[in-house]
Amino acid sequence: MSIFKENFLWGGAVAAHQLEGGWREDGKGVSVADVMTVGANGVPRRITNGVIEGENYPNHEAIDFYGRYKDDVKLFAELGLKCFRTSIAWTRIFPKGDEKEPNEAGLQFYDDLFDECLKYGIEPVITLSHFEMPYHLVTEYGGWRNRKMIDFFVRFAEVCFSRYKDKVKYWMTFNEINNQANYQEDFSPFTNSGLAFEAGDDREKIMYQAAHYELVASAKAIEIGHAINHEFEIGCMIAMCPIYPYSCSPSDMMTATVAMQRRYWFADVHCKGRYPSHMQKYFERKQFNLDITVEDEEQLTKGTVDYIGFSYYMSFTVKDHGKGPAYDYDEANDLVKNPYVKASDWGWQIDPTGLRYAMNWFNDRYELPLFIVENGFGAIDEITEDGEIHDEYRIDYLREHIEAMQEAVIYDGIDLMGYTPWGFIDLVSAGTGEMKKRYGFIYVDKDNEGNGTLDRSKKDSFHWFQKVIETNGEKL
Ligand code: BGP
Repeated sequence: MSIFKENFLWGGAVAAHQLEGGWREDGKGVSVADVMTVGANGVPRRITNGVIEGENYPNHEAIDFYGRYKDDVKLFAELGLKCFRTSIAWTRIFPKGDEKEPNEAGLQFYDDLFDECLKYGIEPVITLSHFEMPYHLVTEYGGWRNRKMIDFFVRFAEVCFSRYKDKVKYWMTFNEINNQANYQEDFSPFTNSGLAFEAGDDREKIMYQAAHYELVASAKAIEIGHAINHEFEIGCMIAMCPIYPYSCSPSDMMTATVAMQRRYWFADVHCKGRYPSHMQKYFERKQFNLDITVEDEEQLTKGTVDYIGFSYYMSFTVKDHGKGPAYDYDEANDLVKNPYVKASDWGWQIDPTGLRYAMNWFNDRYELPLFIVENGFGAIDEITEDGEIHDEYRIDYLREHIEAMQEAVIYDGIDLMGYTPWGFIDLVSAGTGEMKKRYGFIYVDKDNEGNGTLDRSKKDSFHWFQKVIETNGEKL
């Protein structure tokens, strides 16, 4: 008998804006991802004011999945995927975001895509908002700092739930909703919540307000989704990087505890339908006076999630920097290198045991099924003399993480629904906009400058993962 369930959801994960391209096809509107330039060699991506000629916007073409999805899905079927996690580009359905009626051509594209998947027995797993909200909602309303976003998002969600109710069972509302806890960075909160910060903004307060509206919108969408089809399984999506204390000093331990609270309270609201006491105290202490109404609080209790979807790439480590009894988490200063683990070329700490720790952390608190919807190794792949890509470093990374998942099932009794490695077909990196940061089992011929044939080919990891799925994780 295998360790994973019989119907374990082996799959692969992507996001619409990172692979589709076709950014103006069939009435699609401009999304926040469409106004982001490429970054590289430590230069961050920039967000331009509208689309400017001459700039390199990698998401405009991406890997042209929009034009090639039939051939690609065929390849996914050959890989043996049981499920395919992607997102619905909000701007294909509501090009500007505030229209009353959806764009039929956009809806039809996803009908066709889901039919194509189902034809091969591949179950679509859908994220509603994955870093790609309509840019018009940002320029016109200020993104999620505005309560009006709740209605716009809920309308979008309702249209998708109704249209695809017989084709899609597994949903997630917001990708990595807690990433906006990095409000110091311009880039990350922008993609999550459409917040374009201006000088003088109290970024932290605006971030908490935006997150609150997103959480209310998520709860409302979940309530509506369950009414449309009670068999829907609707989850949250948390970016999980467990935070360890640097030492066994009690103050490092408290720093790590508070850091975990500040990054993961989002999961409390999604799973329990209420804010944890430490966040209520924090809002009071900071005198944020957020717009949180009694109706909002009721709504949160009515739209809790069915499962916890999460991404896991790495762990973090923190050290106390003498902040006194509040131990307020300050990512810029508190994070330190963990001497016990190695890191990728992009400095991401590689820590398979951290995955098992994270699974236990979620399980202890919420006792909900877990779905690992992203995990993977971003690396520069070299085509060797034989014309192949021998990516044993990627295979090693994934093998060790699957072993950690097995331990979590065997020893900790975790209810694990599935595993969808990130970017299993090479695509545009969200963080840097690069093509050369690759996660795929399927190679796509395209470079950072946008040159290449876009041809697809199989890396060694393709054949390896095919076996893993075939044997339900027995042969690693
Ligand atoms: C997650 C995002 C993905 C994805 C992945 C890898 O944060 O949900 O969209 O891109 O990380 O990150 P990157 O592309 O920056 O390597």
